[in-house]
Formats: sequence, structure tokens, C-alpha cells
Amino acid sequence: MEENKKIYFASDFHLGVPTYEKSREREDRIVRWLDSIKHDAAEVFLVGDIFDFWFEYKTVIPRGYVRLLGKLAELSDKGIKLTFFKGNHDMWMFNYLEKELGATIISDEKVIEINGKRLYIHHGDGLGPGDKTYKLLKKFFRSKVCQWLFARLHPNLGIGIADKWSRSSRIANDKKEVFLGEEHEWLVIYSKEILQKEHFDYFIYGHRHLPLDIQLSETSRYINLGEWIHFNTYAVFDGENVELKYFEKEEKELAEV
Ligand SMILES: [Mn+2]
Repeated sequence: MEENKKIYFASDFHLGVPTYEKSREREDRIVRWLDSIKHDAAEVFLVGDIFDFWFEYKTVIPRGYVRLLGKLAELSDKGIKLTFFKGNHDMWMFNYLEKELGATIISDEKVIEINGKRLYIHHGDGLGPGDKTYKLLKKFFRSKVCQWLFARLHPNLGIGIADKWSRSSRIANDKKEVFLGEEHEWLVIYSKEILQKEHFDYFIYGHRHLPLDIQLSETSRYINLGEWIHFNTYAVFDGENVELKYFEKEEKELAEV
């Protein structure tokens, strides 16, 4: 990584919910964030659930999100590397963003090593103990058969059903998550298991919808990227440390979150 350059991480924008207007407000904020980091960003990792629902038909993509996509194109054209992770809400990203934005799409985890620091990055869904039903569903949703069948539905119907479903999710209903305690947080448990076998300086996840920075061992930390409905959180890696930050949040507001 070039000197003075940084790597940025954010996740769980959930664009599209709860309403068009609210989502647009959030999209504008995300565009302001991207504008504020483009001078020193070497790379931007978008760690899943960027869209509350996404599907690419062979010739058609969902309406909307033009400001975000345009801004990402500008960053990409400036030479900033973009990486999208599939989230549980937008696992159906195929090659559109690769083609249009030159982005890399990651299905599961990605390991990066910079200046001797090792980072493990994953959206965070379907990891750790429990949640057997979801793990099974994930396998089905990710199968070629399921995607082929969904693509056969007329988009008005297919995306219509998906929209109804996504409007019933916790995040779309403005529910804030509650911290379960280190011993019960499944991504903490999962990361500690990995640490038994392999060292990572940082584990970076989304999905939990809670900004978290937890020391796992003397040399290892778990960072959760939170979400952009209540927190506007992102992480920045300067080659040495990963820091969790809030965008456009007053201290007074932070006391409330
Ligand atoms: Mn999410």
C-alpha cells in the first residue's frame, strides 16, 4: 500500500428500505462519505448488505441507487480498488458490478495481508454455532437452481415478493440490535475458534448491525462495522491499526446509541 493511503470498510447500508425517501437520504450520506475518503483511499471494501435486495437478470438490474453507483464508478475510475462482499440480503450479485465498476465480488471470506498485518474479512452470516435453518436456506438460495428459477419469474413479481419480504426484516422496522455479551456473540466465538489454528490481527465483519471493537487476544481484535440506519459506522486501516469511526455523528448522538 502506498504511503499515507488507507483502506476503508463499511457494510449494511440496506439501501431500498424502509421507504424510497429514507433510503435516498441514506444514499446521499454514503455518497458524502465516499467523497470524504476518496483523497486517501487505496481500497474500499463494502462488506455485504449494501442493497436490501439485489438480483441481476441477464439483461436487467433493479431500479435505483444511481448516485451510489455513479460515485463508486468515479472512485473506481480514479484507481481506487472496490470489493463487494455478498451479504445475506444481496447474495445475488453476479458480474454487473464487476463489469461496470471493475469491482471484485467476494462470496465468502477474504484474507488480506498488508505490512505484516493479517485481516480476515467476511459479511458474517452463517458463521459460528447455531442458526441451522439459515445455513440450509443459504445453501439453497446460493444454488444455481434457485437462481435460475427466480430469474424465470417476471421481475414485477420476483422483486415484488422480495421487497415485501425485506420490508418485514428487523432493520427495515427500525429495530436496534442488543449486544449479547462476548461469550454469546457468535462472531466472537467463531473468530476465537479460527485463532486456535491461525493468527489474524483483525477480524472485520458486518451483519451484526452493531458497531463493535472487541479485543480477542493480546494481538487480535474483532471489529463489527455496524450499519448505516442508526450508526453510520465505518472502519479504516492505515497499514498499522484498524479504527472504527462514525460519519456525521455528533457526540451527543453517540451517547444515545
Ligand atoms: Mn444486514
